[in-house]
Amino acid sequence: MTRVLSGVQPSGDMHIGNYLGAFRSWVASQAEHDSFYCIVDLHALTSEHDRGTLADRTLAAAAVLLAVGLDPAQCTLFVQSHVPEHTQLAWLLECTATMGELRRMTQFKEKTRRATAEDPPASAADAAVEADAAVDADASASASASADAAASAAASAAVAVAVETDAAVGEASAAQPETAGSGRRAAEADERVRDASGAARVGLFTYPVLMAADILLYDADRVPVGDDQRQHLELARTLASRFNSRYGATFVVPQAAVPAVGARVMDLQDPTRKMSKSVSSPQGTVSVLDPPDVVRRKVRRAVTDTDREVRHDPDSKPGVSNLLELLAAATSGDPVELADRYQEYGALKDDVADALVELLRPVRARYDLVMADPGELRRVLTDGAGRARQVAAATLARASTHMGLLAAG
Ligand code: AQP
Repeated sequence: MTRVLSGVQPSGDMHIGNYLGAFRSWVASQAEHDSFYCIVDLHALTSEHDRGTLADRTLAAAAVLLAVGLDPAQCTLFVQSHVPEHTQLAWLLECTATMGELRRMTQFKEKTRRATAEDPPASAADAAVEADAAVDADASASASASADAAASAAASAAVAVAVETDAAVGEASAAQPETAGSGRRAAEADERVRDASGAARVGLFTYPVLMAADILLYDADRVPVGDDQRQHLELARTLASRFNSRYGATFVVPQAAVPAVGARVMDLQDPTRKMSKSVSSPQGTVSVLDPPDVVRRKVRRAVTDTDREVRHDPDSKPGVSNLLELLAAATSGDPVELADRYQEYGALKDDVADALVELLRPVRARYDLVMADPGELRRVLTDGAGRARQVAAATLARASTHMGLLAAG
């Protein structure tokens, strides 16, 4: 039976992007697949959090998941920190991943940039991109000199490039005349990224490795996520392949499952940026628990485009395209075809608001019922953690043995 795993951070109010990009397919998966879903509370520690509310947010996140339709009789729902194997496997995988791979992670760069007060945002981002470009150039120039290259090539080309990268940085800055310039540029750009990321937590940097551990622990074949998680999923695949190639068959190499529509819901106030729990303004984010009048107000005030044409064109008309995609995702339609039905933005906004209100109505009602019985909610999570640990402990033991660690006892 196909195994499914996915998670959500209790880092803010769950929004319509989380619902359309992820939760909906989690619910659909549970009847046919062996499904594990977790509230990844450890990930929520990677940026500023309120320790007074984190536990409540974790419970509220679990309640939202039950409210959208997860059924503990059909799936395993648990809290990540209740299963210590996640952090234990993360360490083994940290000793498998490279700095170069983690430095490439877009979400790290974006979140670091936001956390950086001193530098103007663009310079930090540019520095990160510049560093990667220079490192990539050096990596290909000195690929044959890397000691790790042979082992990595056996796993996959993508893995090989990543492993070579770190070796190449050192080599380029040492002696090779044809790569010295780009090596120096890489070092300078790296330095600027380091400065810019000085305020970021180490956990933000290593977050994708913990996410890989979350997935690989459960031998997940399929990981239903929104579009923003594709890169992290690719890293999980890379680490699984490399580990298997170095230490013997240990992990299932997972596949991302990204929905065709609704995979990247954009902020209603800034449709060039994805809707987010921790970053978007309240006006730009539709919470799955927003009452109907609030949903309607937010949609009515959504930023559109200067002309009046309703057309699905995410590059030149991001605001209207986002509304069309929301409508398509909520009504199982097609955003391009839906565009033909509208001559002006007002009617489109009314229909989007109606569709979201109807979609979310049962979620709000069920959420209140779940929250009315906190004892039952805790029981579901305790039971879920017990079931999750059985699978996780076996995988961790397998990985530890394959890596050569002495078994306890
Ligand atoms: N805007 C989005 N559109 C579609 N899918 C989305 N997801 C997140 N934002 C959108 C998907 O929701 C799942 C849970 O997300 P997460 O908690 O792992 O965190 P995230 O991806 O970093 O999303 P947020 O809401 O922006 O959280 P913060 O602000 O804390 O970083 C994932 O499958 C994600 O792809």
